Amino acid sequence: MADASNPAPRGVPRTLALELARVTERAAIAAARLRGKGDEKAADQAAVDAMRDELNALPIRGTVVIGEGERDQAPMLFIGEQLGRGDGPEVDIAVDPLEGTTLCAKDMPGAIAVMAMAERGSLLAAPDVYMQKIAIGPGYPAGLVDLDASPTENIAAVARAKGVEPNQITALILDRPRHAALVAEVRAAGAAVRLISDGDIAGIIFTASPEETGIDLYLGTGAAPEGVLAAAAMRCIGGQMQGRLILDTPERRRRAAEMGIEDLDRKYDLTDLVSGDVIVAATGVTDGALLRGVRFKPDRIQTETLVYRSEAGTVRRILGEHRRGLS
Ligand code: VTB
Ligand code: MG
Ligand code: MG
Repeated sequence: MADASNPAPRGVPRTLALELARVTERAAIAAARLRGKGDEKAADQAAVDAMRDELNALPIRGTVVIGEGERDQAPMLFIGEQLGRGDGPEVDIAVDPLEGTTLCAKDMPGAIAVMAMAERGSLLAAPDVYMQKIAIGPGYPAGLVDLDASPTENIAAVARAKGVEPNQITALILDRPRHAALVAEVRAAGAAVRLISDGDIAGIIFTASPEETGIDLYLGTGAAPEGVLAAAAMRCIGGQMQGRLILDTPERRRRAAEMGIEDLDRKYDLTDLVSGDVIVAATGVTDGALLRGVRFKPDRIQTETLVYRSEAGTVRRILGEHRRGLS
């Protein structure tokens, strides 16, 4: 136990990186058993249960900061829930046990199990509202894009910095009616739009490797919890991101205030979203551009996992083979 002469270390011990991979592997396998069954809730619940069991076996004193909702609406992994054996470092936990429940239920590309573990107090405790987001990969001058600039200006800035014309730029946007004007403006600016039906954590991560993904920037509005998880990954990979909560009803403003948010219009930079040492793990559930999905073989289960760590800036891709406890 921590005491004055032997204070608990700050940060997240790097040995937990492999433990996080085990957590998301187990959640992904549980969800993948329900792939293509058309039952989003069942797949989500299976991932939640698996993730919670694994997290409770870890030597941490964890608090869920980004979770499945409030205690009354989410029986497990609710915001404020204490996790872990209670004998290790104090950490904050952000989870999306099944990011892309619809993708999983329809067996479409891009469902993942994802979580982040950070130094206590360093993750934005975002309410489950929408967040306006913008992201670009590493290697650009600081402040190149901005939520308060127009999409046209942001595209021109990215094109200029890359030394190309706007027609060489591709923006990734969630395919939603609310984005009709945004999509039209991006196209009018000369850029191409890649639309995704779900999964903007991976969408933001795609901006970090434009030569592989073809994506130069992410624009638009998705969920705030996913924004914090994406920011955690971007802290590790590099790149730039901004987010702003959309608090457009009295109820949402009340929720934000309850969670300690004072400036309701605040524009958060990457280091405001995730301010301290963080580890992120994500395992593919369905096949996708970021990760391969779970493969069930007669004698083993195969998984693919990414583990990101901010302190060292490491990204590891782990192929897992699971031979016991396959039932
Ligand atoms: C967003 C996005 C997620 O679901 O939450 C989206 O951030 C839901 O948006 O990545 P709508 O309410 O417009 O459907 C995901 O795509 C998957 O959780
Ligand atoms: Mg979820
Ligand atoms: Mg999600």
